[in-house]
Amino acid sequence: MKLTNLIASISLVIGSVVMAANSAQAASFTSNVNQKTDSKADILLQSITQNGTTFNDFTYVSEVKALTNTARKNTNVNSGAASTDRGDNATSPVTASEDPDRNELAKFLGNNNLNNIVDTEDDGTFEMDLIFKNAIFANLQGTDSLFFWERNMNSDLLIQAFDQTGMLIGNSLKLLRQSQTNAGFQIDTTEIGSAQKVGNWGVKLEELGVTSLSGIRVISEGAAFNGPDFKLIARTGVSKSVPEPGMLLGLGTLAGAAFLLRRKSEQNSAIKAAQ
Ligand SMILES: [Ca+2]
Ligand SMILES: [Ca+2]
Ligand SMILES: [Ca+2]
Ligand SMILES: [Ca+2]
Repeated sequence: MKLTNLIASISLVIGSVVMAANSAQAASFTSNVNQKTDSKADILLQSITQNGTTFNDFTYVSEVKALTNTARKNTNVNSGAASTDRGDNATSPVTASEDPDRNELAKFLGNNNLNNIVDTEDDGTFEMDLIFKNAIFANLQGTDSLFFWERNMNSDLLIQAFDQTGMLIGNSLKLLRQSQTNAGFQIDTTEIGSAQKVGNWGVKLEELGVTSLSGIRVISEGAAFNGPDFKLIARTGVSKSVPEPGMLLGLGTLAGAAFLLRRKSEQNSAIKAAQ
């Protein structure tokens, strides 16, 4: 048995899996929701379709930590920064607030209602650490892991992953308004007078330079960001239909063994033919 052949076969199998993952473009995704016709009502995310894969292994924001948020002045309705907002006739877990605390923000982000959002005033700044209920892992289907929606497709958002200790990891990533794709529905919330189109960003863990994360820090740096009005839902990435990394190595070893067996039988045939 030649070890080099075995290693080459394993590398080939692993290589093609890695290539398949990398070749999946930062494609847009389809939000499969209960309804798209009433921009003021609940718009409930049921699943997402991306790269021909439909999934609903979602996890939600369960806690907001390390919140800094420009204070609101009672004299100016457009002062402050992050607030909680909902569709004019949509339900919400708690009453929407122009000056929400961490718990209220977590409640508005922590469900599948895309008409429960964080609305940000144009000039204000915020920074908050959003902890997910479950840890997020990359998935081998090559789909994105983080899904953002942004009302009116006109704002930016800066994000970075953190681990279970709350330590920032990987690299920060600025999500730009011009890289949003149209989500295909509109929302009309209590803070605006008519329906606005919703855009979305999908983000892979590799874009953040990590292979897993426990939460995401989101930042709006003020006027240049134009007050992001957003919702964030994550995919856990743990799926029974997807082989574990350990199993992949097993498959690679199997492929390598099959390759060696085939070679050996070819050699035997050649020896027989020569006899
Ligand atoms: Ca507001
Ligand atoms: Ca916006
Ligand atoms: Ca409205
Ligand atoms: Ca805004």
